[in-house]
Amino acid sequence: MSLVNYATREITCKIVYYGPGRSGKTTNLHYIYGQVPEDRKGKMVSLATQTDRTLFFDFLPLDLGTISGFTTKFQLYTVPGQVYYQTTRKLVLQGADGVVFVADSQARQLQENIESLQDLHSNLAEQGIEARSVPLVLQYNKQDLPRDLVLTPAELNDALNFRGVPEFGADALHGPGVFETLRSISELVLKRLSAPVR
Ligand SMILES: Nc1nc2c(ncn2[C@@H]2O[C@H](COP(=O)(O)OP(=O)(O)O)[C@@H](O)[C@H]2O)c(=O)[nH]1
Ligand SMILES: [Mg+2]
Repeated sequence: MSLVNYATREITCKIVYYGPGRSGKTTNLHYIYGQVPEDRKGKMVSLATQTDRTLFFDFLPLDLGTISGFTTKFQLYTVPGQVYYQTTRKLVLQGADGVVFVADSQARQLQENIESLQDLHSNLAEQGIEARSVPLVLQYNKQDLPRDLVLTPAELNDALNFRGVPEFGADALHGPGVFETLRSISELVLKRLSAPVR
C-alpha cells in the first residue's frame, strides 16, 4: 500500500521483484544501487540465512524525485524464489504497489518461470488482491547468454505474458533493460496512484 504523508509531503511506494530462484532479482537491485547517486538512495539491506548464501530478501530505498510537490520514494524488495521460502515470499509481497517479475530466459528454466508466475498469482489471491489490478511488468533476464541456451523475448512472451503487460529483455549483470524495467513499473504505479479511487 503506498503511503502518502501530507506532513512531510512524501509518497512511498513498494515495488517487489518476484521470480524463481536465481533469475537475477538481487542482481537487478545491485545494478540499480551501483548507478544511483548517493543522495538518492538509502542503505541496501540484504538478509541472508545463517546456513547458506540464499537471501531472505533485499531492500533498497530510492528517491525518484518530486511529483506535484511530493517527494516520491520507492522501496525495492526482492523475494527468495526457492519453493521452501513460501512464507517469506508472502510476507514480502504484502502491500506491494507494483511487481516486477524477473524471468530467467534460459530455456531449461521455463517451467520454473511458469510455476513462479502461478505462485505470484495465488499469493496475491490469498491476500484478497485481484492479480490483474496490480501493476506488473515482466523482465526476461539473462538475454546475454548464448543464443542456444535462451528463449527470445517473443518466445517468452508467448509463454508468460498472458496479461499483455510491458516486457523487457535484460542483462542485469551488465545493465541493459534494468532501468527500463524500473522506469516502466514506477510509471504504472504512479499512474495508478493518481487515478480516481475505484
Ligand atoms: N549471464 C547472466 N547472469 C546473470 C544475470 N543476472 C543474474 N545472473 C547470475 O545469476 C545468478 C543468480 O542471480 P541472483 O541475482 O542472485 O538471483 P536471485 O535469486 O533472483 O536474486 C548469479 O550468479 C548472477 O550473477 C544476467 O542477466 N546474465
Ligand atoms: Mg536474491
